[in-house]
Amino acid sequence: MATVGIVMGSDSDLKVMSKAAEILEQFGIDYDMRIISAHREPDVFFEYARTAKDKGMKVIIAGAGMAAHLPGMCAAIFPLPVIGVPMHTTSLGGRDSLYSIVQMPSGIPVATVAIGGGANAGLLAVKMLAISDSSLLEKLEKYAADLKAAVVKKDEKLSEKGYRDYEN
Ligand code: RP5
Repeated sequence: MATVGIVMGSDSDLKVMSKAAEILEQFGIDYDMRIISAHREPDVFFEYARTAKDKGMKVIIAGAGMAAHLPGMCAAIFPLPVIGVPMHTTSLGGRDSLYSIVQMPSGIPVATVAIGGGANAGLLAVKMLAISDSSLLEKLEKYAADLKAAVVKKDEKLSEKGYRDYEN
């Protein structure tokens, strides 16, 4: 049984949404990943959103682009947290997706991450689940310590090499 649902409007969203999946895998969290278009197959979408809670999902990560109604409509039906991931778009640079997802009416929140923010969506889901899971919280603390260590290492390298010889 999957704890997190990852759903996206198109396979063109897969590269970004895979980042969320990678994070969940890193933390050992089961997920179910689907491509479901709220606009092109509303019947399939409604069935997904209506049954997600009874299938054991605690959080849904929903990614979409353009007139991105998938996350908001998930939040309208699924009673637990929904994290929205706005996709970059060629016409409007992803602002269309961002505004569609973040500007929810009062009462129906979507926790919206940055444009293309698949990894942070995964991490936010882990943090939500860690509220009631101390082993997950320990893993998150280690994750944060590793991030810090990586920055410290870069700073030491910069001091050692100087900016001219620094290579990423
Ligand atoms: C949205 O429209 C999808 O989430 C995708 O980001 C965007 C474009 O979809 P495709 O035309 O690439 O299928 O529904």
